[in-house]
Amino acid sequence: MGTGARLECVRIRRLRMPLVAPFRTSFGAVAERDVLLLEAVTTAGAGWGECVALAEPLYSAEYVDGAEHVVRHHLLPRLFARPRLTAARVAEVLRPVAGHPMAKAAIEMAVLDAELRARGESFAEHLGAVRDAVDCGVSIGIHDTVPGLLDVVDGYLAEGYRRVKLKIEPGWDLAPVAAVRERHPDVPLQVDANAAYSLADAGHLAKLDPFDLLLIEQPLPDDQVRAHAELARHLRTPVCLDESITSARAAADAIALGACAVVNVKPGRVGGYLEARRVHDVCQAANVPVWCGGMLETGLGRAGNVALAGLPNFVLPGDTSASDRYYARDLTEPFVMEKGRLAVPDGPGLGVDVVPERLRELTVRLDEVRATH
Ligand code: OSB
Ligand code: MG
Repeated sequence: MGTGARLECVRIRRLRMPLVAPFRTSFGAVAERDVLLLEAVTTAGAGWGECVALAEPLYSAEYVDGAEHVVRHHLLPRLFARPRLTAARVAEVLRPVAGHPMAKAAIEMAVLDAELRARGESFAEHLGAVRDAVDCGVSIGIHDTVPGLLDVVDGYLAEGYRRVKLKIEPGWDLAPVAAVRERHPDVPLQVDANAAYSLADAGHLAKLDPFDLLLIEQPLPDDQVRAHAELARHLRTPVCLDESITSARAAADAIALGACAVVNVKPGRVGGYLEARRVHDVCQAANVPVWCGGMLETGLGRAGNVALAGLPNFVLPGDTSASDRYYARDLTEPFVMEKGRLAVPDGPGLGVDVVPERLRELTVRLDEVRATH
């Protein structure tokens, strides 16, 4: 609605969603998602928001219990106070609250979904997507053995994934990358360190150069942007940032410093889909390609991510995998890959709906928070 709607109530749910297999990274292993799901009820209609914060503050400072607390006690009261709220205004209304981008992204997503459903406009249209399907990559966790990893890689390639990303850490880097590259000489391949290295590892990381990787994602800690620029001068492999890119401004700064040649865009990390679009725009203007990251989302977050990945500068396959890579039973009808691609939803709002009985099965807690006007 151009004029906005009043936010009347938000249903806060917690869902327990077991992953098909544990996902191991340098910061720890995730076996099950503890999802914070928001349903925003406005005078114009209702919409869904998914919070991507993990159960523990390991990927970033946010964690799901903290995100729920911030939503309830710090974000919703500010939004309830607005007689005419638009999704475009949510970020500025929430600006006095420092940090908590994933919590903010979840409520903005719910308000945006409500607004777009009411207007009959899809996320893809609203964000500016130019594709009706997107190329899928798959992010593969750390494994105990190289042969075990190779079996998993073979399985995903047989399913049609167009790009493989291997999680790495000290002690699990050169050997798995060499083995996957030897077995699949032409597969588009990249690695993600989740900040597990230091600048002193530059010489070691340069040994990845011969494997013709698309990129190395976030080798160093989040706040070491200048060190990433220094590292990039030692590597042929392009450096991509994930954790360090917390806003469009941060993206512009990192690019100006020469800290990244590629950017991973995650709506939760930057405070929402609208800021994610601005990250895309800043990178596009600087000729820096982007791709859509993932946080093991349910079908709701996946729908938004696939729409975002339809924007023109999303030129690399994303961590937008099919539902069955994550969940035996998703919250929505599953996203199914066809020839290594997922279709961009074109219905109103997110363009997907929760399956009511799934929602019931997966919900472990439900609270309704109402505006008190
Ligand atoms: O660093 O990209 C990451 C999952 C959870 C937290 C951080 C990351 C990831 C992934 C998986 O790599 C992406 C996905 O398939 O959703
Ligand atoms: Mg990453």
